[in-house]
Amino acid sequence: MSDTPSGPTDVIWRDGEFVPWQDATIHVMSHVVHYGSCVFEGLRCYETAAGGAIFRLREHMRRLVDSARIYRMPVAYDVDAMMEACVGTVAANGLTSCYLRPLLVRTGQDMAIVQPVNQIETFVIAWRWGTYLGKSALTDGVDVRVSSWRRPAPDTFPAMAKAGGNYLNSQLAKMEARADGYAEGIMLDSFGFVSEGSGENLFLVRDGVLYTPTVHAGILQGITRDSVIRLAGDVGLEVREQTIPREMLYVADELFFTGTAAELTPIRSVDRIPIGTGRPGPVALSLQRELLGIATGRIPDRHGWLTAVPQAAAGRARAGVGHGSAVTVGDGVVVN
Ligand code: PPE
Repeated sequence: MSDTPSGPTDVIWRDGEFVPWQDATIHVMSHVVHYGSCVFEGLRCYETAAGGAIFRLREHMRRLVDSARIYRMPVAYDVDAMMEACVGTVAANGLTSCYLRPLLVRTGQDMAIVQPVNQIETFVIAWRWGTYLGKSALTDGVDVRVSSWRRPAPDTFPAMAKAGGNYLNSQLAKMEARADGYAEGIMLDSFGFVSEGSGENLFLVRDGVLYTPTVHAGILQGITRDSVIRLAGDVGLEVREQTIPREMLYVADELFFTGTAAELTPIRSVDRIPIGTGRPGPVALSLQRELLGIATGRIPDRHGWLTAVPQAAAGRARAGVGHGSAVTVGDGVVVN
């Protein structure tokens, strides 16, 4: 995959049908445009020797449905239906490796009032996307700062929900970091303890132990975070989910981000203080190798994290789209 998103793909799944990319539009009076009322997911499909495979599809779709529940959004498609829609979208676009963005938006138009009407539209979009935090981020690591913006307090915006509005907070941290020449910002929680990046969870290594902030530190409960915790367990690496004071960042032997977009990105400095040797460390690199090895099928999928995208279905669906007809998801698409 290229380093930057590659532009439009052929079709977008919209409430059970594929529509051409440019036709997946909503009205400017939609509730979501005014109030950020959407929930979404981000997941990746990796190219394996046997074709495309979506990483931890069921867990991502479960989190999507959970996010909708938190925001009182009725869901028209359950976890299995959304899984099928994702597989279908990859196949219909003839992709083997891509980023997937399932999205539930409030499109009701009730003349700009906060109380939403329950009109939800569901989309699944796929596009080609390489590394997130720069070309050499995975191998060389990134330079980050502690953000002057904090994650929301526990009783303000629910951090467990992956909702569009939460990302106004993320944007502030990200823009500040980029304006100051950093790849990313690490936010503290409302109590001043370490939380996460604008779109990534955070881990640190000290004396051979892996530390990561607890779920009550205003973090999104990342699926890559969960994967890394499990992979650490597989090799007997101790993991402590605990409260982390800011200064622990500076004295870490290693520091790294995890996330679907960021995958496993080593951090080489925080606030211009080098972390450890100032180069990606052995724990980060070996967990990265394992994570990406499983995702790309080079290492056996011992945890059952991959959902294959059938190649034959890709060809059929693509042919259908080429003839201008909408392709209904489920036609020849197998979800494991
Ligand atoms: N925290 C936040 C705030 C977050 O947005 C993400 C994902 C994570 C942690 C890691 O979660 P997971 O992907 O389940 O391991 N961020 C998504 C969107 C990034 C973006 O810039 O957009 C992603 O990585 O797809």
